[in-house]
Amino acid sequence: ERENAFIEWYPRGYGVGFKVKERLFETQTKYQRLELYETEGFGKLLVLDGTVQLVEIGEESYHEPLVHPVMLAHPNPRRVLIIGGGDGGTLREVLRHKTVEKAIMVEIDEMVIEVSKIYMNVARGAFEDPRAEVIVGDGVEYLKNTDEKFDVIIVDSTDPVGPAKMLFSEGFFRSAYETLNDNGLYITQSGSVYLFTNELLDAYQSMKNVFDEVHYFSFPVIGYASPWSFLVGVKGDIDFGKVDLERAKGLGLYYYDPERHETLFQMPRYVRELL
Ligand code: AG3
Repeated sequence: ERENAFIEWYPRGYGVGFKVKERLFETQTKYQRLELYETEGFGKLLVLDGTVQLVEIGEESYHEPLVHPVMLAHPNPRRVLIIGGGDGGTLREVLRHKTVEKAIMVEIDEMVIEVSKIYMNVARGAFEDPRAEVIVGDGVEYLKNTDEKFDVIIVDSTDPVGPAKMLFSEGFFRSAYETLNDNGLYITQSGSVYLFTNELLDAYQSMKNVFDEVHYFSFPVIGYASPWSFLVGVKGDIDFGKVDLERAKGLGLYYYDPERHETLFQMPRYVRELL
């Protein structure tokens, strides 16, 4: 039975696993080890450096809370920057907002984009949307050098350990802050609440040093060691506690419930007290 399963091992021997029918693809890219499986009950499974990125059936449980709370809290998000997110799921959700005029995605690993395009249909046309621009490059460098400004910046990266560690540094948060318009929102996934608590606390403290206000929330994500955490940085005057329910209506959301926006902020008591 064990050979027919993929298990992601978290610290302390905590595992999240899927029964798999076959391994469809495996390669070492320039940046990471990429694997793709066909699972028994959740469609295809994309794995980077041994960590689950998504399962086709259920990926919205990650992409919806990553994208829509900030997009609906911002009064008029027109220009959006995505760092990472090579599979296209984040871009897809961003482009569902009619206010968006331009969405730039900066993904370091072209192979993730290519394999996702060939084997999965997570993007569902997002890459072909005229409002979308895909840049293959380093998000850290991009933020340091760009003259463009954005209303919303979304970081859809791998974990705050390893190659993506830089994306959780104070320097990176500072360049993101500079790249936001006067009123802007920043969001990053920030790891498993129970198993990456220290990484979450570190990122929260660094963001506090940079943004005008910082919020945390959690969501149960299919395929990850849930609850999963997210950190939101506010620049200027935006109330992240309130979302535009009118705009939310047209989105047909499945997991994130804007009418119960306040339930996002649930956090185990001991973690809240550490934050
Ligand atoms: N981005 C990866 C989130 C982190 C998952 N971590 C883990 N399983 N240890 C998701 C990519 C989907 N667009």
